[in-house]
Amino acid sequence: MQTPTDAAGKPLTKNQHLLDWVDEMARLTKPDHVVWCDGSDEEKHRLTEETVAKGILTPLSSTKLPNCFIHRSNPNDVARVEQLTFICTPTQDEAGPTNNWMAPADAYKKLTVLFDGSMKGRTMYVIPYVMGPVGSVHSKVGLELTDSPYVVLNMRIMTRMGRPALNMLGASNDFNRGLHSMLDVNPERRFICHFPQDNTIWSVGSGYGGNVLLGKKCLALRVGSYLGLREGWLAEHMLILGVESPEGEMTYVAAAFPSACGKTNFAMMIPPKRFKGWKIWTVGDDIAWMRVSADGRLYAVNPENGYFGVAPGTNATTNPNAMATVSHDTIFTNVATTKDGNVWWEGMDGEVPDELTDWTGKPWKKGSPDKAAHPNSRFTSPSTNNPALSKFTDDPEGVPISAIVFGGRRATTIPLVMQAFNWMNGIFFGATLGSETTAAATGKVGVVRRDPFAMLPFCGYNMGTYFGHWLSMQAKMVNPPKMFLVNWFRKGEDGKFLWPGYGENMRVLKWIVDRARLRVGGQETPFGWVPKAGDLDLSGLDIPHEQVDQATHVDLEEWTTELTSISEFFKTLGPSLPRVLDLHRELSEERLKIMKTANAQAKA
Ligand code: OXD
Ligand code: MN
Repeated sequence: MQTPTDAAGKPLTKNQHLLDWVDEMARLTKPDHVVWCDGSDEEKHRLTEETVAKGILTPLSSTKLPNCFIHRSNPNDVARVEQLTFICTPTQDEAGPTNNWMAPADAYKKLTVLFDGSMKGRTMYVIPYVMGPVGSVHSKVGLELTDSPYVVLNMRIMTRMGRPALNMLGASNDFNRGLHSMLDVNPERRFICHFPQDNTIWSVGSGYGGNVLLGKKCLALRVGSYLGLREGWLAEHMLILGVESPEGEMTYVAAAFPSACGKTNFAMMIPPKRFKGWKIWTVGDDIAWMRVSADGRLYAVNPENGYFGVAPGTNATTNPNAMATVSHDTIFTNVATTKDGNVWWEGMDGEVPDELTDWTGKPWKKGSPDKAAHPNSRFTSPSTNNPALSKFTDDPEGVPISAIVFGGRRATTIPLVMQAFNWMNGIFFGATLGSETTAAATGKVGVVRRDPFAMLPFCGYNMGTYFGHWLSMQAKMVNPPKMFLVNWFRKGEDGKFLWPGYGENMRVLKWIVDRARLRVGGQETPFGWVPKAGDLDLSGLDIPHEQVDQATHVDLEEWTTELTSISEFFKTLGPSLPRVLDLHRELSEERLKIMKTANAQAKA
C-alpha cells in the first residue's frame, strides 16, 4: 500500500503494521475507495456535505441549533444488541458465564464470509483515534475501518481522532484493530465480536452507536477491561466528576450506574441553591480508565472526548448542562423534529408541539399513543460544549479518585447512601449491584437484574476473574478510594420516590466527600455505614425529614430477602467467584441474624 496522505498531500503514516492490516481488510471487504481520516476541519466539512447530500444527515435550524444534524436510523437498528455481542476468547471459561461466547476461529470464519465484498460500491474510511488524553500512559490507540460516514462524524466527536493518533502510534504494532461494515443492516447478519487476545473488534450489520462507535463500549470497556486485567489497571462503566467546595477544595468521585440510571445527569449536576459556591465538574459521563500512580493513589481518565447521551427525559430540570451541551455542534439520532428545524423528545421542557416528524420520519400529532422520539434516541456532542467540563479532562495524569460509588434503581432495601467498611466490602457492593426492571424491558416489574459494577454487558472476560482483579488492586494502593452504594430510586408505601434526586443528590455527594475525607459521622449497620440524623445536610430541602429517614433506613426483613437473592446470583457465577465475596455474604447474614434476634428480645 502507498503511503497515505491527507487532503493537502502530506503523508499520514508509514507504520507498516498498520498499512499491511488496512490492505488486508480492504482486500477482504473490497471497497471502491479507501479514505484515510486526518481529523481536520476541512475533512469534517467535506464529509458533512457528503452525508447531507446522501440524506444520511439532515441539517437542523442554523439559528436554533447551529451546526446540528439529525440522523434517522433503520428502525431495526436502534440499540445495542446484547444477544448478538460475543466475547471470542480461546476458551469459553475465559469469557465466563455472563457473556455470549464464540471460539475465535469460528467467529473469524463466520464474519469473514459476511465481510467478504461488504464494502463494494462504498468507501472504506480509516479512522485513527486515541481513547484518553493524547500521549498519556492511560491512553490507547485504535483504528476503525468503516463504510459509514455517520460513524466517522460521530467518532470525530467521541474520540481524539486523526493525525494525533497516528503520531502517538508511530511505528508500533500496539493498536486496536476495529473493522465495521453496515452490510445490509439486517439483524440476521448482525454480529459484534470481540477478540480480546488479538486486541481486535469486528462489527457487522449495524449502524447504531454502541455497536459501531468501536472506541466506546467495544474498546474502552470490553477489550479495555481485558487489557486492564493483563496490564494491571481498570476499565470501568463509570462517570468521573470533581466536587469543588466554596474554599476551592477538589474531590474526585467515580460512579458506576447501569445504563439509563442517570449517569450523564449526575456527572453534569448543578448543586441546589443551598450549596452556594459548590461546583460539580464533569470529567466523564460513561467510562473511566483507572490506574495506580507512583503516589499509591488511583487516578482516572475519561477515555472519551464527547457524550453519546440518551435524549428523552433530558430537560432544564434534570440536566440543564446537557441542554446547553446539545444546543450546537451536535448530531441527534432518532429524536423527533419540529417544523422549524428544532428537535423534540419525550420529557423535554415546554408544551408538547401539536405536530412533529417522528423518529422514523413520519408525521406525528399531539396525543398519538406512539412515542415521537425513540426511547433510546441520542445526542452526540463534544465534551467542550459542556459548561461544567473539568479543566483536567485532558490531563495525561488523570484525576485522583477519593470515592467510588455504585448505584442502581431499587424501589426497596438499598438505602439512599451507604459506605462500605473496607475495599472488599466495596467490591461486594459492586459485585451485587442491581437494578429493577421496568415493564418495558421484560414485562415483569420490580425484578432485580444484577448488573455487577454496571459491567454485565461490558465485561470482556470472566466476571469472577474481574472481581478478583478488583480485589487484587488493593495491594497496589497506599490510599485506596472509599467505596459507597447509593439509591436515588427508593419508594415509599404510596409508590412515590422518597428522595427528589437530580441536583439534590449534591447532599448525598457531600456526605460521601466528607466521609472520604474522614470528617462527618455515620451509623454502623450490619452492611455498611449510613448517615445518622443530622449527618446529611438537609437545609432548605422541601420534603419532610421522616421521608429522608425512610430513604436512609436499613430494613432487616428486606435485607434478608436481598442476601438470599445475592446467594442465588453468586451461584450463577460459578467457581471463579472469589471466595471472599461469598464469605462476606455469609458474614452479613450472620450479623443480620444477631440483629434480628436482639431486636426480637428487646421487643419481648
Ligand atoms: C450507553 C449504555 O450507551 O450504557 O452508555 O448503554
Ligand atoms: Mn453507558
